[in-house]
Amino acid sequence: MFALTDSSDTTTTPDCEAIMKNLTKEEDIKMNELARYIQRGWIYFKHSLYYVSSTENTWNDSREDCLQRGADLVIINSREEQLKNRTWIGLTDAEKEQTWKWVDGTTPTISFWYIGEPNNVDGGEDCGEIYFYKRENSWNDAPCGRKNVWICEKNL
Ligand SMILES: [Ca+2]
Ligand SMILES: [Ca+2]
Repeated sequence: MFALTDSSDTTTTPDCEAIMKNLTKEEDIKMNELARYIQRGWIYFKHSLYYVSSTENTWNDSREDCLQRGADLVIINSREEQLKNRTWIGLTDAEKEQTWKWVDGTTPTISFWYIGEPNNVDGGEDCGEIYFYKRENSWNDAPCGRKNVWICEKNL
């Protein structure tokens, strides 16, 4: 970007101003987007936006809601993201029993299963929820048709 078209012309300067203008524009768009989400009740925390639903729904309908908001069900990468009791998170073993995957297709690198979980009660628990958020190990596998609140996460 600093290439000079004519090396003999010392007055030619790189078009830094234009580059800066572009960067500022991109930042502006990002800040505007952030502001819009926060206005709609999203919470900004460590480079992600979170939306906690005020209603309850099945895991699939919860995920659909998140997707429609330009996000997805929360993927938990740290203890700090454990937020509320009986909340859907973006974790499922519906594809293959006992192979838990986040909604982005990744396998959990860290997990916080509650003692004895996941236990797939009656062969019908394929969706992940936060069961007791006050405990560090708070996850439970629950029937996907259960109605829970849910958390959407949008990475920035
Ligand atoms: Ca299961
Ligand atoms: Ca269970």
